[in-house]
Amino acid sequence: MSVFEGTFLSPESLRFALVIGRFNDLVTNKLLEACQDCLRRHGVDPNPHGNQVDYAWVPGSFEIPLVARQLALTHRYDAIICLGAVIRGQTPHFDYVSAEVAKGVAAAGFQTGVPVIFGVLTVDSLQQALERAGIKSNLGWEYAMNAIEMGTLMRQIRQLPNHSMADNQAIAPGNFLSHQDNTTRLPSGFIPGSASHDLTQLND
Ligand code: INI
Repeated sequence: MSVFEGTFLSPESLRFALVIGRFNDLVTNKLLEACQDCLRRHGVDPNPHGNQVDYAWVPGSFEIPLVARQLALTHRYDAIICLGAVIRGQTPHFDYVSAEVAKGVAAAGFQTGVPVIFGVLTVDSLQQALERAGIKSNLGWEYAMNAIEMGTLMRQIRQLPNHSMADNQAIAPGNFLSHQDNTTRLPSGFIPGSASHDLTQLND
């Protein structure tokens, strides 16, 4: 039997997308900085003009799941990192937004087979948010680590010989596909178990 674990050793061929909420951007920009710093120091080029990381800005955390799912469905990415900050105010808005973004991010990953990292702070005050975005620690760093770990782990799992090629989860990053609703068409000439299943080649 085997033990599967993500690695942090050679992420040069990985691709990521970041989905970032503009709401509370004092906080989300700080998360983003740490996320980029972690990626860079692990050998991933975070330059938006490079070929490893794409960025999508959304109005607020509520909009994150829709965009994360849509990006995941392209199967261009090894992982999607979602960054947001939901801060409890005097209205019930907090409860609606935080519940929807948590459910939506989980669903985006589950439905697409692409790791979608939940980098959305849900806190009681701006002070608490800033403590987690640079004052004490910066969770943006952890979210990038989670993305690298999950991206490399999923590559290993997809390479299992008996892995089902019949669902979205089997599609390698970089192997661009057309989508109709929730269904995924396998690319023409794609033969399960063949050399085209080599994910490192597919991703270049
Ligand atoms: N969006 C956030 O990201 N954080 C919040 O704290 C927040 N609050 O509290 O309102 C918030 N609201 C905006 C929401 O995410 C949507 O952008 C908006 O409702 C439009 O759909």
